[in-house]
Amino acid sequence: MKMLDRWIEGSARDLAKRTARRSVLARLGTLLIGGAAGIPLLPVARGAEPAARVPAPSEPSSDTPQGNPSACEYWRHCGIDGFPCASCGGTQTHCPPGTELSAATWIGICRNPTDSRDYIISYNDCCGKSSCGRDPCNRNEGDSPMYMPAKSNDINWCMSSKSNVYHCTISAVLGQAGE
Ligand code: ABN
Repeated sequence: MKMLDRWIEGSARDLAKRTARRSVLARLGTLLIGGAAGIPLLPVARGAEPAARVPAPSEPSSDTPQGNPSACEYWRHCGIDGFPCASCGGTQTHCPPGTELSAATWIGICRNPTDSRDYIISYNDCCGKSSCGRDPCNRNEGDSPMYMPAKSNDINWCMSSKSNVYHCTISAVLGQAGE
């Protein structure tokens, strides 16, 4: 009888120990999942527009290709060679979330059809994600061959960034040309 008592007691203790451990783990899991769900997802947008020296000029109607930042005909794209970030989850001035603005850039000069003035456009690349691949645009106004790197748009400016993987290109207005 004693042996049976001991066996039952031992089994009960084992069961109690295992159950307690499981319930602690279960409670911990609930806490972690519940806690994570309670934290709101924050937007990740590391790209910042290069400091503009003038207020943004007026834009053509967004119903026209000249006013549509995803279109190759967009007025700021006169010197672009790449994928417009507006087609890749960003805008004409901001990198898509999860990518980083290149520090080095290629500069072009484009005429704004709304005021017929020329503006200096900075074509910074956004880096850190594989090539966007949407709406490729290669207009090249003012572009020079690659043996003059400072005047060539056919360069991966992500080489100046933490990641040299090119994703897309923004077209930020730096100022009016010839001021
Ligand atoms: N600046 C746009 C670009 C990126 C990679 C290769 C060529 C051109």
